[in-house]
Amino acid sequence: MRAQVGIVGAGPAGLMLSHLLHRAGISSIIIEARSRAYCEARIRAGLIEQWAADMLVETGVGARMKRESMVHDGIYIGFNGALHRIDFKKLVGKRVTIYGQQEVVKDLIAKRIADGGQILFDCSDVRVRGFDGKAPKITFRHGGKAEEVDCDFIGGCDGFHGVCRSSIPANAISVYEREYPFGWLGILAEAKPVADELIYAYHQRGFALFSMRSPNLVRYYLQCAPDENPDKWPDHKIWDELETRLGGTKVLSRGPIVEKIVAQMRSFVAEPMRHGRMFLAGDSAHIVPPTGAKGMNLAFADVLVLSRAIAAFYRNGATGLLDSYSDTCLRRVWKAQRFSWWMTRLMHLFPEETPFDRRRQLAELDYLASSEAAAKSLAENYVGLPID
Ligand code: RFL
Ligand code: PHB
Repeated sequence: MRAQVGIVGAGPAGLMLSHLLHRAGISSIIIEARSRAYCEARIRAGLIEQWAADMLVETGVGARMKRESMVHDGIYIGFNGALHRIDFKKLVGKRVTIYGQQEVVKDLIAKRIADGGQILFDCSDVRVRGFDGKAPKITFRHGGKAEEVDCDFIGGCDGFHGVCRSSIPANAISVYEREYPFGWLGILAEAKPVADELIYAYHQRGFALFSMRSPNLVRYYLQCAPDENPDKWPDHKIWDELETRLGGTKVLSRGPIVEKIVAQMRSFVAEPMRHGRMFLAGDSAHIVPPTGAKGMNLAFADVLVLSRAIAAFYRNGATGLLDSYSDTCLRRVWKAQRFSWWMTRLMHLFPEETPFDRRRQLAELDYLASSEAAAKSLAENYVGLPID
């Protein structure tokens, strides 16, 4: 098999890269380890920054999102038993879109297939080779046969546990990492939303987040131990804990819990995001704790920059944008890292912290709730910083 770009991974990064390349007249093949059904059912992110929602619409994959998503003008911050609203529209003139990552993935897969794109699901033994030279190659097994894709470039879009980053020699990559001493217990439940916008709640028992997917499907998260066993959380205990942490002022509409997961919290950056003719994008290059809702948005930003760079190369042989790809992405990635780390530190209880730190956190929350300058800084970062 031959394509101009071989892409490993059919998550948001790989699918969007393939879609953007197709629009620029560049061929690609996506090699994915999992089945289509698995990729389309994997529940993760829920929040899309305004520029990314605009990109989905402008490039022809946003029609269902426009119909089914919810657009929010702000968020609530909860502490000391009260909610304080941060009004993005008023502060920075932008909004965010609530639409599940798995819905974006479904829409992108459908569009790639309708446009004649090639996505090979259920591949095993995936390896990337030759990216140091001019003839990179992806080898794998598919349908019981050994296969390979010859290409000019490889898009390493295979997430945090993929093969692309780990195929780069260790002495050619620097890793910056922080693990957090807690996780998130996340649930999806068939119940009515408790508020019209997301609630980020600070509480002495730990952080809680209310989010939603539709008028009848809600998503909640509770700060928990990093190795928490979700089976130790019967449904009634989860609802009681959420009600407590959301400040006791809200009576939650309860309903069947259809999913329970424990998510790890990690900050991670691998630099540079390029090795020869292989370009890392999305979670394969960086992970943020979900408190800032940035992961999928960063994946989209990377592949937008990458698709422009590859398009410039095929237009006139220009390599400038390929050469600056890593630096361009990392400047924005590090700002998103800073924001995600700051939101995480602000909202969570850290075991090593003292009563002094709790007072400091409450003062910072009070500052956010009472100062337009502080609220504006949060708003500017939350809705998404500019791409270039
Ligand atoms: P993905 O989605 O992990 O996709 C990688 C794909 O590569 C495949 N793969 C391989 N394929 C072939 N060969 C191999 N050897 C392979 N190894 C792996 C995988 O099967 C998969 O299909 O990475 P990508 O595309 O970079 O996308 C990143 C996002 O998925 C991630 O950043 C977000 O989900 C993070 N995130 C959030 N991001 C947001 O922008 N807004 C949010 O509100 C938000 N909330 C969240 C989140 C992540 C969470 N969890 C579970 C970690 C909330 C949570 C709880
Ligand atoms: C979600 O809806 O899953 C979600 C929303 C905001 C976050 C994290 C997750 O910060």
